[in-house]
Amino acid sequence: SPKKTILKSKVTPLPPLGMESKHLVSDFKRNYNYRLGRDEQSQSPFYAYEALSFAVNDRLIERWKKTHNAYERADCKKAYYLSMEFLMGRTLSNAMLNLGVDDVANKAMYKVGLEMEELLESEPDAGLGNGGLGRLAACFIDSCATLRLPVTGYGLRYEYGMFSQQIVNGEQIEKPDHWLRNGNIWELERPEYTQRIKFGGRTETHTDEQGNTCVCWVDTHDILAVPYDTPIPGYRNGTVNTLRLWKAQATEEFDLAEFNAGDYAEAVAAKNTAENITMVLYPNDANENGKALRLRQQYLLASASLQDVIANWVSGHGNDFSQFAAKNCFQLNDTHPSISVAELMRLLIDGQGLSWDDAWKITCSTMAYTNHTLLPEALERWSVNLFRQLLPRLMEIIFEINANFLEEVSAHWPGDHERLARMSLVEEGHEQHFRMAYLAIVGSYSVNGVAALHSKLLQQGLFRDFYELWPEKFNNKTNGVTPRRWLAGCNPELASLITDTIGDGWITDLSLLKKLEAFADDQDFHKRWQDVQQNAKQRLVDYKKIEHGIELNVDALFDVQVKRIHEYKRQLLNVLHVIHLYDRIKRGDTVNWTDRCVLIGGKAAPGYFMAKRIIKFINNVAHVINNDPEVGSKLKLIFLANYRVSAMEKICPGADLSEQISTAGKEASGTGNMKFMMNGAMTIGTLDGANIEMREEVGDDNFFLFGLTEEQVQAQSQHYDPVVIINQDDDLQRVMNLIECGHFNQFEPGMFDVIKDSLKNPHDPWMTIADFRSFVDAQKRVEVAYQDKQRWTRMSILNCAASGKFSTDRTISDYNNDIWKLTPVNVN
Ligand code: B1N
Repeated sequence: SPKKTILKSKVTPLPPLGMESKHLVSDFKRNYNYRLGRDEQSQSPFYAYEALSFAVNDRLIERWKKTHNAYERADCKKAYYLSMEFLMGRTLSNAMLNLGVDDVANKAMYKVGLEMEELLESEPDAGLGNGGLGRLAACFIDSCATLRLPVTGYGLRYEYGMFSQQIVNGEQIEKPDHWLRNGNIWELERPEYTQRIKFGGRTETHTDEQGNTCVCWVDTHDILAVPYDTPIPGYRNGTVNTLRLWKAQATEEFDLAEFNAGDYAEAVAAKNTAENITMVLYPNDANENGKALRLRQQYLLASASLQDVIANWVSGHGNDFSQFAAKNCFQLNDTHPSISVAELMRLLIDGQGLSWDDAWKITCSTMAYTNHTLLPEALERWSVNLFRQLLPRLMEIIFEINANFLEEVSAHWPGDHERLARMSLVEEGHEQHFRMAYLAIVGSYSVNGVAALHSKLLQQGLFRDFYELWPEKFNNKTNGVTPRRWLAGCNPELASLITDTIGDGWITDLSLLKKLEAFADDQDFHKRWQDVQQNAKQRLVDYKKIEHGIELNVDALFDVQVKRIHEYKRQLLNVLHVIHLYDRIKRGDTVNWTDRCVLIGGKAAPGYFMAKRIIKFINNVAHVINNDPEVGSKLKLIFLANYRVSAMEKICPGADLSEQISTAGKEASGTGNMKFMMNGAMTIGTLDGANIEMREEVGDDNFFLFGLTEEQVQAQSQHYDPVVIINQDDDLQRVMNLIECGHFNQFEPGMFDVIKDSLKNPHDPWMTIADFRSFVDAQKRVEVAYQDKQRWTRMSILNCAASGKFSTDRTISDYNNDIWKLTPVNVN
């Protein structure tokens, strides 16, 4: 037989890092000319992007294999981050930064006469997520690699990511995001790790000779899950972890059986149905969703990922699962992958022959669940009937988990039937539903919220009964963002000022930003800080000019709110303030005026009527204000179309003021708030989510607080009367009059009735009107501070200096110390 070693020995290793400048140019050229087969005639920034990416990817792959081998050798415990979303954004510039070849590559591209900026801009965003939850997963895996932790991300390889948003006549139009159209150089297909996923069919119970019963799930319609791996580099530490995304594929039998039956067209259609499972990301952020296709997606993720881990385990340990829980743990990113609890039971019992009790012990010592929202409309409940059709074996297992669990509840609270009904995994009613959050809690050893307030509210409210039963399971893990992408990468000028001042240790230990406090009153430092901020604003102005043809005034206060459009996030409160400023200008009330440019951006879920109407409202108000010569540069309102990760990288360095104005108690954490703070923006915000902890870190003097507290929201919602509040506030009355008299919809009668009605509704859960006065007052304090350049600069420095806690390196260390307990592995 041929010598297998030849393959290995023929490969010349790449030169070590730091010596690659020359090679990078030659690798780039080789890729351009041979791998891509291009020449001067076919020049385009995209091909240059691809050629450079191949060169960078080769360097990643080398370290990727080393990392894999180091993990094998260490035989270490591993964690798996299961998530339906990984909102990665662009890869190339982050990979170069983390590898430490960014400077070298810049020089290399300069040498061959290419504009790096243009080349980077030609990379499409990997938009496989909706918003905060998906971007958090992306920041987490960056931090895991940087902290040398053996963590694999598992998700789905959607053919279509988050839709691209166009604004036509003020309204959102969704365009499909076929992000893979021009290929994806970063992914590596791994057909050898394909998994088989069952759907449909029925279960049969058999008894063997020993009298043991076993269940078979038969007559299923199987599909295949094929993994695609993307390398995830740590920051200059030689570690490269894996993001493994599954793609659905029809089985071969599928082809044979159906095609031979004669109905070719039907057969192709059926094949398509199978492959549709991973076709598109559901574009709903914290909104209800009961579609069968979504459940198929969730099960495909859970089953393929767990089978993958088990297959790997069996290849090393045979059918001995005694150490499985000591060596593996699964972090569930919300309830979306919570079917994993039942699927792990199935795989261990039906697949590996374990007893129920042994399988249950393993399951509840390997699963950990993170909750990301308290909003009732986002809590997942699946119809039991849908389960019966699609996943009959999993339905049985959940019923059995529930029976055992309810026994435990009865033993703990004998005779408390109400509690039993409240806590049951099965919600009774016209139709039965599984409560997926409860399944996740019962099957996990850890349950966490994503900011201190959020975790407290989970324990006192939504999950109170469970907290009373198992207080030790509950904990908080305040979110963060990765300082690589969100400071070093997106704001290189600020990053180098910081590094010049305090050294570069902050990139992997963000708490070191504290050292900037010593420069908060240093005049030279102020000057440099102001220059950097001004340049960032100018870049944002230029970018907007190119993308939207809008000319902004750099000296105006840049007041920014970018996030998904949702009623609880209260973009409407922001617009009410803008209309109030407009009204003041029209009344001539402009002494000591601060020019302001309000930027609002975000996508609405396509089926969320109110969110879409809010977008229309913002655009109409913008049209009136921006075209009024009397207003001029005093006030501008801009809707930023198609907000996404790569847009935020340009927006957050250039913001002066960050709007974090959700109704207290509704935003679980927020993470955009942290990106702005890290880049030196001031926050105007409510006591909600992680805002509370940001304010704690930076101090009350450096944070513009307003609005009701969560307790006050609770208390006042009983007797909330927005109409009375409006009648008592002249400014607010004028604002409402402008809306009601059709000032912003002169040719579209009735267009904003629903908005006016929701604001005036005594049952408005977001209580926008209640916070108007307090918000306007806080905005006045912002203007006073902004006019004092010295004071503003000081506050900006202090905000950046206090943002250290909000690195995902800290978050992930907390997950690891309290939940995963992995040992870092040195690759070099
Ligand atoms: O998760 C983020 C938090 O910072 C935000 O406050 C929170 O709103 C966000 C269903 C969600 N919660 N729930 C979702 C996303 C998609 C979906 O289909 C719910 N997203 C959040 C990170 O912790």
